[in-house]
Amino acid sequence: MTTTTPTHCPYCSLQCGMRLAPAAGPVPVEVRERADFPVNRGALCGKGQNAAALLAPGTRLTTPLVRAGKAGGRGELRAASWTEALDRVAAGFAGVRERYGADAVGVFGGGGLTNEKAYQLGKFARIALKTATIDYNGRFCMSSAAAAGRIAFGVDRGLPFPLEDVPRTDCLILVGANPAETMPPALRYFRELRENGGTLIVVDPRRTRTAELADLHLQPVPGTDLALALGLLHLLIAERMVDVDFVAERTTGFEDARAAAMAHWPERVERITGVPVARLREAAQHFGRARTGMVLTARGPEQQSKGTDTVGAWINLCLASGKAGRRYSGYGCLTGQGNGQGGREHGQKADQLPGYRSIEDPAARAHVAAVWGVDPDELPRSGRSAYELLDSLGAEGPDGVRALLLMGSNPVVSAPRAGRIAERLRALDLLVVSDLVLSETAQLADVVLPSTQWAEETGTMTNLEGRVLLRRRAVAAPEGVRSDLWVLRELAERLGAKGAGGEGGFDDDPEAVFAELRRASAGGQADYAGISYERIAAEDGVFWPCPAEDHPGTPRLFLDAFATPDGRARFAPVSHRPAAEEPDAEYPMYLTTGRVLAQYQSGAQTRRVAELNSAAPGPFVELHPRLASRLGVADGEQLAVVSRRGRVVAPARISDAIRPDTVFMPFHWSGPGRANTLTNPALDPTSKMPEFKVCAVRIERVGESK
Ligand SMILES: Nc1nc2c(c(=O)[nH]1)N[C@H]1C(S)=C(S)[C@@H](COP(=O)(O)OP(=O)(O)OC[C@H]3O[C@@H](n4cnc5c(=O)[nH]c(N)nc54)[C@H](O)[C@@H]3O)O[C@H]1N2
Ligand SMILES: Nc1nc2c(c(=O)[nH]1)N[C@H]1C(S)=C(S)[C@@H](COP(=O)(O)OP(=O)(O)OC[C@H]3O[C@@H](n4cnc5c(=O)[nH]c(N)nc54)[C@H](O)[C@@H]3O)O[C@H]1N2
Ligand code: SF4
Ligand SMILES: [Mo]
Repeated sequence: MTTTTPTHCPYCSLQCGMRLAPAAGPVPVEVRERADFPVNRGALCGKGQNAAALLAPGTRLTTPLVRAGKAGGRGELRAASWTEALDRVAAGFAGVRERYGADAVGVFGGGGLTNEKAYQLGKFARIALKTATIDYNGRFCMSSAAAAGRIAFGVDRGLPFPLEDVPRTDCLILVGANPAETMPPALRYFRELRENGGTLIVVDPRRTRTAELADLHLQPVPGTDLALALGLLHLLIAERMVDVDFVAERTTGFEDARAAAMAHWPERVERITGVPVARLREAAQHFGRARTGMVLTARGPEQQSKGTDTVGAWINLCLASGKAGRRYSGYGCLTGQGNGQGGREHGQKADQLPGYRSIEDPAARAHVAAVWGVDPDELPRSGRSAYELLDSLGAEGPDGVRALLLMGSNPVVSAPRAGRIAERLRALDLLVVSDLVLSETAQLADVVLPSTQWAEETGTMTNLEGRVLLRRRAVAAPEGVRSDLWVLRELAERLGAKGAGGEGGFDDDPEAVFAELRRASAGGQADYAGISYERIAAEDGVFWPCPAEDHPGTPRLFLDAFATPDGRARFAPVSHRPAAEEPDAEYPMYLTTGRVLAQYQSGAQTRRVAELNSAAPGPFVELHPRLASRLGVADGEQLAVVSRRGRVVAPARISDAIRPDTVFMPFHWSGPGRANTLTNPALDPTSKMPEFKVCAVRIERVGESK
C-alpha cells in the first residue's frame, strides 16, 4: 500500500481536502480523493484534480533569475545563484531606503499565501524593512465585505457558520456569486437546501449555472445591488415582516436604515435595477416569511465603488428580519482565495497587525512589538491600500515607491486599469517577484525568486468558514527552489534585522512561525492561540477564535452576542448611488467581469495546465443575441471592447443568459484580451475596493471571423 499525504487543494477558499500519493515521472505526486474531509467529502473540481501538473520542472521556475539593467528595460533575465539574487535584492532595498526613506520600499502579498507566510511577510515589512508600505491582493477580493462585517458585527469572518448549516436554512439569497464555476463542490450545499424544502434566490446580471439552480433569479443591472437590497427592506417594512423583538434586543440604528429604505419604494427600485416589482415582492415574501434565512455575497456586489455600503444594505435585510445571530440564519461572504480568510488576519494588510489587530491601536502595537522583540515606537503606522500602492510605483517625490517585493500576486493581469499598473511596475528601480512560475508580472522583474509550492511545503490555511487547516509537505522540491519563509529569513539577515534567523527572529520552519503567530494573535479578534498542528490534524481543522488549547474553537459566531462593544449588531444607514462610471452615448454598455470554471485568477497557474487550458483556452465577450444582431455580430467573431482606459479584442460569445445592456468578460488572460485593460480603478471610500464589476464600454466590430 502506498502512503498518501492528506492535504488541501492549492487554489480557492473552499480548500477541498485531497490526498497526494507518490508517483513516478515528471509529476511527482498524484491527486486522490479524501472522502473523510467534511467540506468537500472527496469532490474536487478540475483545478484541484489537475493541481499536481504544475509540480513538474518543465512548467515552473527552478532557479533564481536576475536582469542586467533596470526593470522592463535593457537586459534579459538570466539564471543566477541564490547568493547573487538575494545579495542584489538586499543591497537594492537598502539603497532605496537610504536614498528615499523606508516607505519607498514596498511589499505586496497575496491571499494564497499560508498564514505563516502572510504573518512573516507583514513582520518582515514592519521590522526588517521598517516600511509602512505593505498591502495585498485581498484588497481586490473581499475587502468590502470585510469592512461591512466589521461595522455591523464588530468582527470580520467570511462565514459566521460552517457550510454544513447552509442546507438547514429556510431561504437563502446568493448575491453575485457563481459557485457553479467558482466552487463546484460547494453546490452540494445549495442543492441540499432545495431538497430540504428551502428556497434559493440568486441575484446576478447573468443567468449563470448557479442561477439555473434557483427558485427565483433576479437579474439586476450591474452595480445596482444596493438599491435592490434597500427595495427588499422597504417591502419587509411595508408588509410588516420586521422582527421587532430582535431589532429591539440585538441591534442599534434601525431608524436611520428604515428611513433610507423608505425612500426606495418598489417602482423606484425597478427603475434603477431593472428587476420587476412582482419579482421584488416575491423575493421579499420568501425571505421575510421564512423562519430562518441567510444572505451570502461574493464578488458581484462587493467589487463596486460602493461595495461596503452594498454589503451593509444586505446585512440590514438580515438584521431587520431577525436573520442573524441565530442558528441557521445570518449574513456571510464567500471568500475567494485559498487563504483569503487567514491572509487578511495576520498583518499583510496596510493597517493591520497579527490577530486582526489595528496597527493604530496602542495596546495592539505594544502586544505585537513585545512578541517581535522591538520597541512599539519602531513599528510603522498604516500604509496605503493595494491600488493606491501600485498606482504610486516609480513616482518621483516623497510618496513614490521605488522598490517592491511582490509575493503571491500577478497584478499585470489582475489589477484594475492593468495597462497603467504594468507601466508603473516598469518605472521601479527594483522589482522583486517571488513566484512558482514566470508570471506576466515576474517577466517585468529585476529579480525573480522561485518558490516552493503547496505539495512541497507545510503551513496552515484558513478556509472560507474560518476553519484553520493544515497543508502538508508530500514531496521534496526540485533543486534550486526555496520556500518564501527561507527567502524572508535570508533577506532579514542581510538587512541586519534584529533577531534574524535566531530564536524569535525570522525562522523558516513553518511550525515555529506558527507558534509565534499564535502568541502574536493571542487576545486579538482572530485568536489562534489554542490552535496547533496536532489539533488541526486530529479535528478536521479548528475554527477561530480559539484562545486556549482546551477551547473547542468557534464554528458559529454571534449566537449569544455580536462582537461589538455593546454586543448589538449595527444597521448601516445607506442610500443608493450610481456606479462611478455609467453608460453614456460614447460608451453605451455596461461591462462586468468575473470567472470561468477551468481558469484561476490571473491564470498564471492554470494557463500552464494542459487539461484546464484546453477547457478554457482564451478570453471572450459574452453578449446578448439582441445586442449581437443590432451590431451585426456573429458568434465567434472578433470584437473590440473599448473603455476610457483602453481597448481589448476577444471573440464574441452570444448568449441569452446575459442582460442585453451588459457584456461580460472573464479576467484570466493577459495580452490583447486582458479584461483589466478596461476596468475602472474607482475605489470604495471605506474598503478601497476597485470597481471591477462595473464600467462603461463600447463594442466595435473588428471585421474578421475567428
Ligand atoms: N474557477 C475559478 N474559481 C475561483 C476563482 C477563479 O479565478 N476561478 N477565484 C477564487 C476567488 S479569489 C474568488 S474571489 C471567488 C469569486 O467567486 P464569485 O464571486 O462567485 O466569482 P465572479 O465570477 O467574480 O462573480 C460572481 C458573479 O457576479 C456576477 N456579477 C457581476 N456584476 C454583478 C453585479 O453588479 N451584481 C451582482 N449581484 N452580481 C454581479 C457575475 O455575473 C458572476 O456570475 O472565486 C474563487 N474560485
Ligand atoms: N476584472 C477583474 N479583475 C479581478 C477580479 C475580477 O473579478 N475581475 N477579481 C480580483 C480578485 S477577487 C482577486 S483575489 C485577484 C487575484 O489576482 P492575483 O493577485 O493576480 O492572483 P493569482 O493569479 O492567484 O496570482 C497569484 C500569483 O502568485 C503565485 N503563487 C501562488 N502561491 C504562491 C506562494 O505560495 N508563494 C509565491 N511566492 N507565489 C505564489 C501564482 O503562481 C501567481 O502568479 O484578482 C482580482 N482581479
Ligand atoms: S473548488 Fe476550489 S478548493 Fe475545491 S478543488 Fe476546486 S479549486 Fe480546489
Ligand atoms: Mo478573490
